[in-house]
Amino acid sequence: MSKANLLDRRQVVATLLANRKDVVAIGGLGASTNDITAAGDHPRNFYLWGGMGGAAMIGLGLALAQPKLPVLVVTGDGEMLMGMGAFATIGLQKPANLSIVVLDNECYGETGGQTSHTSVTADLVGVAKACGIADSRAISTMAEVEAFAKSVQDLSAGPRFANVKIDNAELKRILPTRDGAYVVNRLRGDLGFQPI
Ligand SMILES: Cc1ncc(C[n+]2csc(CCOP(=O)(O)OP(=O)(O)O)c2C)c(N)n1
Ligand SMILES: [Mg+2]
Repeated sequence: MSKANLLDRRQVVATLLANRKDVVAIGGLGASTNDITAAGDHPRNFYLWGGMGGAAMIGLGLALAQPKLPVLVVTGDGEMLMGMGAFATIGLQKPANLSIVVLDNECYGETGGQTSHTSVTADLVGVAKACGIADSRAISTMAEVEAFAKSVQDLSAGPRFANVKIDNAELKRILPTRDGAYVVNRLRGDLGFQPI
């Protein structure tokens, strides 16, 4: 089922994070979190092990609380479909420092590759735009990924959304720690806050 000329998810995420500077990267449950880990564990990585549908809203909360921090959510099409209402609040609040990337393999890869709505009808770029996220792009080339990675550093022009078509290859799972308290306190510490 894997189609030629679709992008490789690990290459996409490695490119997004290559010159990350201050970026906090929030991974959706499962595969996108593995991709972020594969690009290199980092105190500013926030991994979701569960909470399907919550990645964009966690990004929104952090972006509103820390407006000088570039916040990048990297999640899957299935996870974003479950939390699609997030677009409405992000489009309303318009946090300029928030960027969202969906790695769209048109399936629920983590649970066996069942086809998702984006393979047939659902257009996440259209939804994001209709919710008020003016900078919403469909990405199909690495050059576009590189341009998007640069724009993540611009804290004045967001929110922005990119739907990146990727192949549906099942890759080796590169798992980060499952210790949520450790992950949140490591991030807080790196941002200069006390542990909770
Ligand atoms: C509330 C809830 N429902 C279902 C699941 C099971 N589940 C885990 S990952 C996943 C698929 C995620 O698909 P997608 O976000 O597209 O990521 P992919 O693996 O395709 O990159 C599902 C259904 C879950 N963890 N939580
Ligand atoms: Mg998917």
